Amino acid sequence: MSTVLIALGTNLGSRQNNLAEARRQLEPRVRIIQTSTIHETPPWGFKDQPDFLNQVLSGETDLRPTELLAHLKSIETMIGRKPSFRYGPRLIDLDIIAYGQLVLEAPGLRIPHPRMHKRRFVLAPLVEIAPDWVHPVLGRTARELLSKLI
Ligand code: PH2
Ligand code: MG
Ligand code: MG
Repeated sequence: MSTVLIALGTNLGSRQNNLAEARRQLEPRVRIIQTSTIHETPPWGFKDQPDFLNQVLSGETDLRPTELLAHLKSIETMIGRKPSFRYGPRLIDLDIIAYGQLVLEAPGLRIPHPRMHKRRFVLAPLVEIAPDWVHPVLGRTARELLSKLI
């Protein structure tokens, strides 16, 4: 079993329902341990789109990283996500933030998520559930990473 951190984001359709449906479909392959509150956040990267709802959860899984990624992608598709442009609007986005203390640099999958430490919409909910989690590359806790954001 590995402990994983997963970020959820949505800014189209029934956003609360999209998050609830994603959490429901994560189980039982990912056993959800803790969920942050839901944060309404301004769009990052591409501004001209609706606000997001963001949430971070921790869970336990016996899926390997690439299997977990496939599981997340299939949930995105089942909820109805259609291809969009980079940083564009989406019904649901499920990202692996961390997988234990693993560091993985593979084509199509980088763990920890390469931009998580720059994103308030990830760090603020993460700090609610795992303030003392240590980034395996940066050697900083989630709380420290959030406090360093400008
Ligand atoms: N996701 C993006 C791009 N911009 N902005 C917010 N606030 N929340 C997101 O989840 C988000 C975003 C692409 O992954
Ligand atoms: Mg994302
Ligand atoms: Mg994604």
